[in-house]
Amino acid sequence: MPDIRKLVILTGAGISAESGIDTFRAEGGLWEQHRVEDVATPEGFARDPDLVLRFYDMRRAALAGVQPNAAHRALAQLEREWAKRDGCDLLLVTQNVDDLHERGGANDVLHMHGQLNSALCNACEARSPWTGSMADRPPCPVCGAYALRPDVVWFGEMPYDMDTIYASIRSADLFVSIGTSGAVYPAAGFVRDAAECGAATLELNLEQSEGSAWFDESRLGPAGELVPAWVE
Ligand code: BJW
Repeated sequence: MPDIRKLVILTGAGISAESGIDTFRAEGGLWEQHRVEDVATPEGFARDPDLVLRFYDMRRAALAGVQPNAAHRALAQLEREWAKRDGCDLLLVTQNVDDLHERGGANDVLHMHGQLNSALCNACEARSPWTGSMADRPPCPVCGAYALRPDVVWFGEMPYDMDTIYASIRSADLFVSIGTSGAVYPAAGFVRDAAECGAATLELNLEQSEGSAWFDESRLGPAGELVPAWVE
């Protein structure tokens, strides 16, 4: 990538699929097993907090048993190489709530949809590292209120770090999307924003996504093969 100085990489559930984490919209995926309105909206949480806390407890526990794959490791290697180049920036932004980028060696990852291993207090708004259960209703470690929820972004809520992400997209030379269906905004709109700001755009995905038409190039296949091949 000789002429590329500013790079933005967006990842989605597909990059973690080969690690054994279910994607959302595949046959048998998370949204076939659970109604999205029940487990991924503030209204669902208000209606039945126990159901939602158990859903995220289950996914948090499963996370401890999976490992990063070749795609996570390749992006971490790219991050290290990019850091050595003068005047070059790389923003790695993920929609994923898992920590596989970090465990694969990445140092600087924006989790725009939050993280499973974090708790958000509805009383004081503190975000605290969290690896245990929430369904047993522990208190917030900061204010003591019994008001914890998973620190993830549900439908209707504002994703994290949007100003930083849009600033990087505006100055990007290349925008790369990996393993996301392009079904959820605002992330689904990043490719269009990047293209309109003059960036080249590349998609690495198992199949055509909803946003494929916006990409200059789509390479189709498993992330564990496509990403290391692209990084090399
Ligand atoms: C592989 C692979 C392999 C598989 N290798 N690839 C109408 C129009 C526009 C917007 C809206 C609208 N109506 C409502 C909205 C807004 C709404 C929205 O987008 N709704 C859509 C349903 C239309 N969005 C929101 O509410 C967001 N907030 C918001 O918009 O705030 C206002 C705002 C305004 C302006 C600027 C900024 C903000 C919040 C969205 C929150 C999404 N939350 C979730 C749950 C997070 C917590 C959790 O994990 O439980 O985030 S939903 C879920 O979808 C999760 C994911 O991050 C997200 C995206 O899914 P992803 O990653 O793309 O997964 P899949 O399963 O869909 O796709 C996987 C892909 O991988 C597939 O293509 C496979 O082929 C591929 N694949 N194996 C490579 N081995």
